[in-house]
Amino acid sequence: MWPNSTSQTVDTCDTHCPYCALQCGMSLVANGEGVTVQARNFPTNRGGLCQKGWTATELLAHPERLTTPLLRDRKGALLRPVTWDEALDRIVAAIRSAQQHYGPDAVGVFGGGGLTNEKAYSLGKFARVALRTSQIDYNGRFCMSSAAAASIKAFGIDRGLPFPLADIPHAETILLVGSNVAETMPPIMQYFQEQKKNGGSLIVVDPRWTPTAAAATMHLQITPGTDVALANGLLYIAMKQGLLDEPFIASRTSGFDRVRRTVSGYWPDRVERITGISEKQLYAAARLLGNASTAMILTARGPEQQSKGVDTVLAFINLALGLGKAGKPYCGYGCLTGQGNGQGGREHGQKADQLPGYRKIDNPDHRSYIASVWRVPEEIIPGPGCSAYEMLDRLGTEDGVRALLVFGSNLAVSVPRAGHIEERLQALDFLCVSDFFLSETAELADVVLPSTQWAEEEGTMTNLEGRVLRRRRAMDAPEGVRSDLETIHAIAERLGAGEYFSSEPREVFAELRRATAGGAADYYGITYERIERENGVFWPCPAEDHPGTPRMFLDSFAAPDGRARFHSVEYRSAAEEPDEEFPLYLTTGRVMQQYQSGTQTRRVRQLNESVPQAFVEMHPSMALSYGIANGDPVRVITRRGAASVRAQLTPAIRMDTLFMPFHFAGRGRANLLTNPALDPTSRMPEFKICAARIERDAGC
Ligand SMILES: Nc1nc2c(c(=O)[nH]1)N[C@H]1C(S)=C(S)[C@@H](COP(=O)(O)OP(=O)(O)OC[C@H]3O[C@@H](n4cnc5c(=O)[nH]c(N)nc54)[C@H](O)[C@@H]3O)O[C@H]1N2
Ligand SMILES: Nc1nc2c(c(=O)[nH]1)N[C@H]1C(S)=C(S)[C@@H](COP(=O)(O)OP(=O)(O)OC[C@H]3O[C@@H](n4cnc5c(=O)[nH]c(N)nc54)[C@H](O)[C@@H]3O)O[C@H]1N2
Ligand code: SF4
Ligand SMILES: [Mo]
Repeated sequence: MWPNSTSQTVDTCDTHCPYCALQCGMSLVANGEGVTVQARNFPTNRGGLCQKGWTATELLAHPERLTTPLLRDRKGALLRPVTWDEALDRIVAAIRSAQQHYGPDAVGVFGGGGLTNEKAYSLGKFARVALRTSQIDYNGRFCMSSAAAASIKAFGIDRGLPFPLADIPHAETILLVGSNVAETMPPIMQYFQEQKKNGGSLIVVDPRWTPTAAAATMHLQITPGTDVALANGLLYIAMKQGLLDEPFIASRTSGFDRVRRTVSGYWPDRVERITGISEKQLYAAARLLGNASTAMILTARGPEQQSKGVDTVLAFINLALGLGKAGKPYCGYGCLTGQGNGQGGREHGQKADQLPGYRKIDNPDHRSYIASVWRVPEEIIPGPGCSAYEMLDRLGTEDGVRALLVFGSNLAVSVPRAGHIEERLQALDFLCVSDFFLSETAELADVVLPSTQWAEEEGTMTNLEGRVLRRRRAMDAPEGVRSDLETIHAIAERLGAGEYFSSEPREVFAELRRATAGGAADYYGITYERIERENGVFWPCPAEDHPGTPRMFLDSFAAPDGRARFHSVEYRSAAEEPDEEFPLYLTTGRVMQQYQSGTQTRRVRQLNESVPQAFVEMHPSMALSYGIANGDPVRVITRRGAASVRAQLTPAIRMDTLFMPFHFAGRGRANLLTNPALDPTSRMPEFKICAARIERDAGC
């Protein structure tokens, strides 16, 4: 066998943090029964870890850890512990029943960007080969789908960052749009600090003066949802001030003429009116970007989680291209991915329209290639399914999914209009959730399966740089817990498709390599051994003697003609703008101490004590006009529902905007309020903007 996949606990095991896309290097050191964390000097974190990383091992032997499958005998009954056989039999009976009554698409699968590449690949294959359903999507749809779609349109390929983090300090100017990395990826700040030390400028665009904005040279405190106007306005100024890189535009891009015409309507005083950013700041920002010899434009969820997220990203790509700040060293547009395997999770087929290697499920050549790797007839691979929210919105209806299997997502907390989606989950004939804990979604399930955690399993993850990493097993899982690969294999076996699946990560990765060969996200040349030797390998890597691709587009872009494509995009308002009844903007996001839907971090004592409950950030002047004091119980209300939280007053937020973190369950859920208006291309919901009103909460 191979090292570190034996069943013994090893003394020290080099692996990565289980949480975000930075995938900080850490070592797990044996300590009696369990393991403790040591920071490791890996290129992404250079010895740094945030508080979540330091405390991650607390969840391994947590008293609430699930160690046995749970089953609900009938609606309304309590979940009770059962054997794996009983749980699997029930799952398979429910799948068969839904398929017989309503056809294969009545069974749905929901995956996650936290799953390893091996799990994500197996889940996509499981849906198509074992279930024959088109109905599979995953939480990455709520995360980076807008940036992914825009990058494919503009560059012909989607890789979060086209360069390694080590390049950041060498960019003279960086425009960081709607990203609060100081809280969402703290160790990455080393790179921005180094950039500043080198004399560089950092411009942060955010409706809030965040810890990231505090570290910047310039903060543009934008009105939520107006980023397209900002990007177009900066390009307008660059055009008027002679800052465009005309030779670059002529030789390496196409489509600029239409963009030139479009942005000519974005003169500075109009843009100031739309964005709330002063003309003076607009000019200063355009000059910092345009006069720099090297510059990067980076976006995260702020501009992307909008019903016009794709257009917004395209507008920033236009800006980078117009200034000639792409496809050159220390330049480029990049999206900061979010979840641990946010990048790999979107490459291997758990997306409704996708096959492994970033192939398209409706492309005949792609289908027949994947069918040959899977050893199945091409005709059995279903067509594209519907996107995450669209699938969830129809759960339990006549033509919707009736039996849903969830791996790695806590929908009841993280989905927009969560009150409605919770009802839809309850309307299902059958819900199965695989998790480490009884998440709010697992609480609604008919069968809950206990899954291994990161320190107990092998696999690979692809970080925000496109670097493929090893997740390594440091210890045994508790008795009764199984890896998702084992679970998928066991269900497939009972469905008569066991021969197509393996529960061994190395075998799955070997097949994944073949499946991705020749695709956009080509992993063929990547092996577990190379990853260890080389501190990770960057895709595309088409052969074992290929060095991998840390920097993309230096010679040409990935479109067939090698050119990057401009797209003319106009500003349009958010799906829901403030009005008399709901006069405020509500935006949502994250705090440092909590992760996502909170299933994990709300169970870590140190983290939860720091930020134990839901709150709404508001400006003191706004609070005064409502008679609200710091810490008061308030109700935040939108057209979708009401949430009860505490007021947190801060002058760091715009006067017209409220901010809520989405990590909390129950009545403090931000997603009781959010608007599920979808981007027409990426189907990304508008998590970042809706209209709200606020009231003092008399009942609290
Ligand atoms: N602590 C912690 N870290 C995490 C996570 C976590 O849950 N907790 N999750 C991980 C994941 S999956 C992700 S996707 C990343 C997300 O990482 P980020 O994108 O950095 O996080 P967010 O807080 O969602 O949003 C960033 C900022 O967008 C701003 N914003 C809101 N509306 C707008 C707008 O209209 N325009 C602009 N320009 N900005 C706006 C918000 O004020 C916020 O400060 O973090 C990863 N890291
Ligand atoms: N209002 C608002 N809502 C948002 C966002 C926002 O900014 N604002 N951001 C969106 C974004 S960017 C994201 S990524 C989503 C994330 O939201 P979710 O998809 O809910 O993400 P997590 O909370 O990480 O859920 C993962 C669940 O699976 C479990 N889990 C983790 N790893 C594994 C595994 O390997 N196997 C199994 N079986 N289980 C596992 C965890 O314990 C947890 O319960 O939320 C979205 N929702
Ligand atoms: S920044 Fe992300 S990967 Fe690094 S320790 Fe924190 S949560 Fe883990
Ligand atoms: Mo995310």
